[in-house]
Amino acid sequence: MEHKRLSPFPKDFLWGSASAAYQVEGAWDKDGKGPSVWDEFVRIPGTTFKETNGDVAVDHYHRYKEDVALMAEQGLKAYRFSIAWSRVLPTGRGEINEQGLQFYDDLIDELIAHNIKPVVTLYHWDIPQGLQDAYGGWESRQIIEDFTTYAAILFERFNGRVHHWVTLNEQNVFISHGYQLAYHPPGVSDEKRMYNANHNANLANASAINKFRELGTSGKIGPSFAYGPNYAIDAHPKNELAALNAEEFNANFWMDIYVWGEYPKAIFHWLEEQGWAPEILPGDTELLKKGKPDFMGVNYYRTMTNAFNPIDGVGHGKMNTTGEKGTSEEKGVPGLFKIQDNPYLEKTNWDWEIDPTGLRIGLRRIASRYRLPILITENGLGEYDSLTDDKEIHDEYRIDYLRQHSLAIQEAITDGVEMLGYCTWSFTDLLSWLNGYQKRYGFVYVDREENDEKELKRYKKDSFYWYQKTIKENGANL
Ligand code: BGP
Repeated sequence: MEHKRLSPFPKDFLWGSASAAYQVEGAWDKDGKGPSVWDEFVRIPGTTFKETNGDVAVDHYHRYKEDVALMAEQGLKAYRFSIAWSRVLPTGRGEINEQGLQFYDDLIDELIAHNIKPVVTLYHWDIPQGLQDAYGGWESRQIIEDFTTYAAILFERFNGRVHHWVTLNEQNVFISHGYQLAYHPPGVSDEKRMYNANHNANLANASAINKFRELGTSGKIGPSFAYGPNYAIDAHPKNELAALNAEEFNANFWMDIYVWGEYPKAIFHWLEEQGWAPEILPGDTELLKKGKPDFMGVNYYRTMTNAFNPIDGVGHGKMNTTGEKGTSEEKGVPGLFKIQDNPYLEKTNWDWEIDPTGLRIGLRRIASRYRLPILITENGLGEYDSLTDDKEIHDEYRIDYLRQHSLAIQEAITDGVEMLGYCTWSFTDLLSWLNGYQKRYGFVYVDREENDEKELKRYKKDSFYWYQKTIKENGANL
């Protein structure tokens, strides 16, 4: 729909930016921190781009004051970061490591002192290795209790200072990459195990939300979901059906559970046919239904365009983690859908479609289906950047990307979607899990390379100033 004029962004709209512990902190074994599964996984040759790891990352653990000062200079209203579970509880349960917890306490105080609202993610993929070793992490129901206990420590400690909480970051990604595609720890490729681990994660998510309410914690809580809306390649009914399959399989399968406590019917039935459906025990559905979030957190990067895929059709295909354009392989789920190039969309060097209208479409779908407010917890452009001799970074391509996506949010607001905020990915450059340090997302350039940390100096990119102005004007002149 076309609007004669766009509605303004709400006055208290959270113009923010985001990060995750493993990708920025470094200090992987400092001050009592225990190892997480990522600390171990990155040591296995061939798992990451050029064997990169987060041992030092961008050293945010030691430089958080400098980073927060830059956020304040930019005028950021919110900063989303995650807490490393194994800093707080080195083996995942038992004694609290006070020094680890204190780091986050100090970071939160530093943000508040600069008028920046902390948005705290409880879990961004770094489950303590101790829990993986003890009972297989997400594969055991014991994770429900342990995650809830860990979450409760954070709710109690930061209640009143933190008003936006994110439970699990991209459950759909860490579960599928960890248990089906074997790109992430624990590197398993087994659908039956994957859907079981996923069901446990659903229960843990709901249980943490229930705990949040029981404790009377102030503020709002919700998951962050990696949502790539699905299109059909054309109006052929078989392709339309493929797009419907993809939307139910890749999106509703998670979001329906978060909001309604029920899996979508056709996909659950299909999983039963394959022998992959998770076991639903008495009490599960009740727990899931009770743990309804206050908002849907959305990580949006791209859309997917789908076509019919026969039962003996294409399956998993390799991802482009090198930044050599056009190296992703075709992929799909046999019998459900396969992903096609969308002739209308440009792609990044990592083959991700650039589609601001897709963001508006996604926001509209969520708002209508779930009737929840939406917080964009991630969105941004991963690209090569270059530092000029004058120590400047002219990332007009990123400004263009962020401007178009901000405009799509404003259009969605005008359509009637309730939007809480926009946390771009990312504030500083950081480690991309599988793509090393060369795939940059930040407003702040960090001078390091894959295997050379240099001095980790920070430089403001042109996009830093663009966002500064946009925040100041509350998005009035996009
Ligand atoms: C999301 C993750 C982030 C971040 C981002 C960019 O899936 O939540 O942690 O990494 O994607 O992805 P990538 O680093 O693969 O380019």
